Amino acid sequence: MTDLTNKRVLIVDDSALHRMHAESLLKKMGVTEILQAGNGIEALDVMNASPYLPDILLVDLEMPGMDGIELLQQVMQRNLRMEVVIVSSRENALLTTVEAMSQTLGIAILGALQKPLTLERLAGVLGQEKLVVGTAPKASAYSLDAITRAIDDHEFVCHYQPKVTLATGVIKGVEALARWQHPRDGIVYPDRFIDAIERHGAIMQRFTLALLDQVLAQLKYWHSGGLSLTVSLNISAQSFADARFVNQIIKKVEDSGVEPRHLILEVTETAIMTDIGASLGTLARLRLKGFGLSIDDYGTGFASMQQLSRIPATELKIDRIFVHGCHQRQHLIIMLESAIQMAEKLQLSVVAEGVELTEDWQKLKAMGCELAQGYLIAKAMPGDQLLPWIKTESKRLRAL
Ligand code: G
Ligand code: G
Ligand code: MN
Repeated sequence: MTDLTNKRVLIVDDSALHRMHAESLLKKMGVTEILQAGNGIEALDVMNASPYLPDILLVDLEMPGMDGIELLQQVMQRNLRMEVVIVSSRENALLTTVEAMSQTLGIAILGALQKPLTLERLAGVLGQEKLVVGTAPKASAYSLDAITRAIDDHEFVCHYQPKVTLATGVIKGVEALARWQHPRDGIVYPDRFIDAIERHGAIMQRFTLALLDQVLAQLKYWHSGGLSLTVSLNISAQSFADARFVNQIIKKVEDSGVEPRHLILEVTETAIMTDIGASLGTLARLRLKGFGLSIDDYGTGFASMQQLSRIPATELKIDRIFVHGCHQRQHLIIMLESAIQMAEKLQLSVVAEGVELTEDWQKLKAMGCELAQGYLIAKAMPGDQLLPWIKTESKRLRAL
């Protein structure tokens, strides 16, 4: 269990009895600073009145005045950084929706618990790793100048996260994820620089093309060693809307001699839907050239089945909010089953993202999901570690 003794916790619940119960559980876990509020408005007042923000917010959903959902929206709008645990007597499906909404808003949500709160379950979520880390648009600590210089100095490298076939445990491909090898700060993750880059279309394009060069070199190396992998590269929404940029990608790949089918371009569902007209043309062109096309974060946007059937994609990547914990959540299973079935009908590969638990792996396998990616398999690693990783880990994966 993580050390909670220095944490400040705010309990928000309209029932004094529930607050007392939660307080006594927190005390048992060693928490000493506990604040209380009877609804959202009171909670905001408490936060305004005290010099430090709470580290953890324990929030009920149904409350008079300002309810829990409104409070979470306020917390986000005011850019207040804290970890959140939802506690409610409502049904699991509603809890999952609120959990998903919070994640989409970028809230660091530790868990959603049904009442009555028990020591075991509360300790579980407070000791656990966060479900989401840093999806919120954090203020980038790095200036655009520093980032541009780093692109030119080749300080951005790709790490590669394996994507494996569930039925066999065999690696099918990898996703390239950008890392900044900062000369002073060490390895810096995308949550510290991607947002800043996103705001500058031209820089994003330079960044992506620089990564593409690395990906192509790496692919050639793996292929020359007899390892027939695909590499997936994330393409931002704006870049994707730029036909000139897409031409540059096509040209680079053609010049490299790598077959386009070995490169999968990942575009988020939301990006495709934002400008479906323009996207369809670009997607169709890339498909004609033979590129793989993946719909990333599927389930977090609002593509209808009819729209999906028109997108010339080759792969559907189901967002991890539908994957994590699926083995014990019926409504996630229903959503997964429908995505898997649809992918099958549209003849798309289907990837479950964020597989962390053996139980989830087994459930996905039983449901006929084709591919999985996630920490259970491996985190993203430098390219030269992939071959040794396959050597040591393939037996474990076959046995999963
Ligand atoms: O592991 P991870 O922290 O790498 O990635 C965080 C987020 O940053 C993910 O949503 C991922 O899609 C995004 N990301 C990582 N690398 C790239 C990249 O090269 N280009 C773009 N556009 N997004 C990336
Ligand atoms: O789809 P997108 O490109 O946003 O996803 C890549 C992000 O997901 C990266 O930040 C990567 O590090 C992260 N990621 C990969 N596997 C897992 C996992 O099993 N659990 C969690 N929480 N994040 C994961
Ligand atoms: Mn991705």
